[in-house]
Amino acid sequence: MQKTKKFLLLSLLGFCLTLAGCGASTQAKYDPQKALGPQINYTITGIDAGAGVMGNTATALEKYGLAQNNWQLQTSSTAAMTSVLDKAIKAKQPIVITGWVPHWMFTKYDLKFLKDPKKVYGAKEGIHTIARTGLKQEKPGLYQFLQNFNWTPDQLAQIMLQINNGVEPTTAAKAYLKKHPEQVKAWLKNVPAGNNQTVTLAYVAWDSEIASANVVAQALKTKGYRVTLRPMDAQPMWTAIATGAADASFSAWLPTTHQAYARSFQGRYDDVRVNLEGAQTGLAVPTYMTKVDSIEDLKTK
Ligand code: PBE
Repeated sequence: MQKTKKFLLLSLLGFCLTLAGCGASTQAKYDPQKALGPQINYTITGIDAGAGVMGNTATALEKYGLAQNNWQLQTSSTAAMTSVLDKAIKAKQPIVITGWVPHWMFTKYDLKFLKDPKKVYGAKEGIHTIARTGLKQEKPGLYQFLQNFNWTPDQLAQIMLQINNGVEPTTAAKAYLKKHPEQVKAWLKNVPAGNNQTVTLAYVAWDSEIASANVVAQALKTKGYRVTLRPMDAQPMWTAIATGAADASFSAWLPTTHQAYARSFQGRYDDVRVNLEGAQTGLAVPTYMTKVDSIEDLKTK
């Protein structure tokens, strides 16, 4: 916890130095009469560099002719971005962020995705379970679980919101299992006892993935599997699956968000199934930014 807080403070400091206006109310309120670019220094507030939404935003800046017009993408972390977003919303200031669902930011704040007529962020996105090749033969019991596991954005949100409110991920996951015995039964259908078999799961510390990794770990533990959870960045997560360093991950956003990773590791991972349907990524703004509805609006308005 100490470490996380320190990291958050450092990230915020980075923001303050870059944007020169942290805390102080130097930034004006959103003005619908004026062009947006100069109001936010032509800057989109982003997250960790390895996230797919960051790569796709770089592509969007090119495809919509924004990079050529001074627009840039600020790298930071989810924690720093949501903190800056919180401040902006409280002061009704303009802000453009890299947004996605499922995430509590869309529950906590009135946000809207900007329309993406060029479909840079894809159309139909899901969170996939991926496994190392050979897992099916080597650990068929675990593989059966991977084939069974799926849930909905609403169900995931139950855990994610608790964790965001300060509940320990393992505690939140255990409470979820207790509340949904029928679902857990379906996840464990035809899954044999683990007899202490070791399972290594790689995940990226995005809120939705912290929730899924923990709920899966707890469910497998009830069947006698010995689960190790390994948090890592997106690129190492894909690498861990491709090299067999980890058995599986529930953190793959496909077909668009992690397209670059999926391409570079093609043939070296097993795309087991979609574990959550209805995901989406893109650029997002608070709903009080009435004159901005599409990415195309960034250029002109
Ligand atoms: N995210 C959350 C990730 C996937 C999960 C949208 C930040 C990404 O962009 O890679």
